[in-house]
Amino acid sequence: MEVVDETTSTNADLLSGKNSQVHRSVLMARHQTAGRGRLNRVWEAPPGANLLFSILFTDIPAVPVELTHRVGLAAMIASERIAGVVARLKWPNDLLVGEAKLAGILAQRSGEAVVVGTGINVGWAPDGAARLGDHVSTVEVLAEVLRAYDELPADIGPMYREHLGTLGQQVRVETHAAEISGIALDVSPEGQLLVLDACGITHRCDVGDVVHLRPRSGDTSECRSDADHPE
Ligand code: BT5
Repeated sequence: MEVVDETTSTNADLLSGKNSQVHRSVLMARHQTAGRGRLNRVWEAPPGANLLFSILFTDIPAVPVELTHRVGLAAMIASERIAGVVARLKWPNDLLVGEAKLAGILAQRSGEAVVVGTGINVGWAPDGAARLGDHVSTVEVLAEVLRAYDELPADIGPMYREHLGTLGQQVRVETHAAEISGIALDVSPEGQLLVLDACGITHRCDVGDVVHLRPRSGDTSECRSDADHPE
């Protein structure tokens, strides 16, 4: 495990191979000058305020997204243990308190390695987002994330579903190709979100941004059949 004061992005560093490439190498930065979200979005955090770290995995499970789910669950457990903040997961891999984002996870692959980067808001959060609190140590949160990771069961499927707040909700999934509205029914063993639309078609979503919608009586959403993987 390495802690640096400043870097561009802990994900970029571990992917570049300039740091340790040993399975489960951890890199934490007190500040990122080019922190990234998914789709090249920006991950914001003022110097020293939040927990920013990435883990490199070289032993990749058959379904690589399991690594992301494990890190998300470990971050959720650590947030409650260290700061008493109860969060839940939002598909594919955010941590929410209510509907406010507490943490985001970005998984990237390079050859034989998968890098899972996590940003947890500790001392600072942008407007509308959640944080753990002022007197919480980022290093202690990281230590607890790693401990919680080790304590996860071999089969995390049931635990992931139990804490996935997206399930059972009326959602809109936005992908580059389509927008799917419906009820989030389940997550497939491969990590796809199964969404039942108003026409009774179940869509399998590999990627996308989810908007949690309030269930409405007499929902008038149109039937959509332009999703990537209708079943
Ligand atoms: C994510 O992307 O949520 C993944 C964030 C991963 C960040 C970690 S930090 C360590 C490692 N190194 C990196 O460079 N990245 C990883 P996404 O779902 O695309 O969400 C990004 C969006 O969240 C942005 O477009 C903003 O709207 C919002 N956002 C940015 N900073 C935030 C923050 N600190 N808290 C809550 N929301 C934020």
